[in-house]
This record gives sequence, C-alpha cells and structure tokens, in this order.
Amino acid sequence: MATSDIDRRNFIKTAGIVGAVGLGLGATAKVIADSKLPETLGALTEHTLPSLPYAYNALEPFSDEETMTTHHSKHHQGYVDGLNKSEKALAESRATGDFSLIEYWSKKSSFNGGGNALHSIFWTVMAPAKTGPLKGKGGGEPSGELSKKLSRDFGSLEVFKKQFSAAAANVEGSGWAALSHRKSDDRLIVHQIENQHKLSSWDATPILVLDVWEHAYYLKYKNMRKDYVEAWWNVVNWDAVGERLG
Ligand code: MN3
Repeated sequence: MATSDIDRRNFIKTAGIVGAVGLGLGATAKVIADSKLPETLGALTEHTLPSLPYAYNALEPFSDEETMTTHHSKHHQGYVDGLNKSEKALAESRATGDFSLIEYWSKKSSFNGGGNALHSIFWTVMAPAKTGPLKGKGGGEPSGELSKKLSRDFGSLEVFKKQFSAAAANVEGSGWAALSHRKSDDRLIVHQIENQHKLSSWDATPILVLDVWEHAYYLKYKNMRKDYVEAWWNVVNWDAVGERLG
C-alpha cells in the first residue's frame, strides 16, 4: 500500500472520530493539516451580505420599504448562508472522501450561489427614480457603448425593453430576466433564468437582471407581475449597467 493510501485511511479514520464527537469544520480543517493530506481541499470563502447602495425606502414608489427590507436582509441573507453551508459541506466531503451527497450539495451550491450572485448585481443596477421623491439617477436611457450595442443587437432600445419585459413577465414560476454580454461574439442577449440558476447561458455575463420571484413584488403588486416589470424601468441605473459591460 502506498504511503498516501495509508495516510488517507488514517485520515478518514481520524476525521470520522472528529465527526462523531460533533466538532465543526474548524476541527476538521485542523485534522487535515496534521495529516498532511490533500492540498486539493482548497480554500474557502466566507461569503457575506453586501450592503445596499441606498436606503430600504429609496426605491419608493416602485418598490416599498417592507419588500426591500425583507428581500435584502432575509432572502438574500438566506442565499449567502446557504452558499457558505454548501461550500463547507463540499469541503468536508473532500476531507473525508465521502461524496455520497455530492448531487445534493452541488445543487445547493448552484442554487444559493446563483441567488447570491444575481441579487448582488440586482441591487447595484437600480437607483432611486429620477421621477421619484429622491430625484435619483434611476430610469431614463442608457448612453455610450451600452446604448450603441443595445441598438446594434436589438434594433432599438424600445425593442430591447419589449423583449426583456416579455422575458421577465413570462418566466415560468420563480426566476429572473437577464441581459447578458456574450464574449465569444460580443453580443448582448436577453434570457430567462429559472429559480436562481437554471437555463444558464454559458459564456455570457449578466449585466442587468430583474428578480421576478414573488417575494420581489407580491406585497405591492400582488399577482400583477407585468405591472411590476413595467414600473421597474423607472429605477434602472443605466450607468451601473454600462460599467458592467466594461
Ligand atoms: Mn429575490
């Protein structure tokens, strides 16, 4: 038996004991260091909830304070926590060599990782409406390269907005509409995302996303998702979208 196999067996045995006495990941990580085992375990990120770039009531009247508070501090926090939990579970799988729950934790990390990433973009591509009480920069029209590329790839800003609105209003169940930049041919594309992670368009980076889960609008708009989508254009921060395009 190769030395590495012996190390691995001893490690798994030790890790099993650690698990049995109920110690957490910190203890497991210490065991890993002691056993000189896999450098393949890799480092873990402790994901944290990003701050909103405006107050919870700043998007009124488009989005009400109660919805924004719950959406950011409860829902988004839940995805952050879920992502940390699933990535720790995957690290523990690497530590013990037990991948029996790989399908479960892979799905959980995609779902929560998608939720964290999409919400993190969502907050930053909105701003208080120009036409609202705070007279912010939200709404209006894009400028510069973004404006040129939207016209080039969709025909006009109006046609783009129609396609995006239709995509958002017609996501089946919970999900998102996204405008993404596809690097391979430098095109902007509109696509739907189901849940937080399904229907992904590979090689495409989201630059504008709209959350159409009911938790994003139901308190104010009830079942009228289409009205929520139409009102949302008043808080789009086009400068931030342009910066994402790069
Ligand atoms: Mn949401």
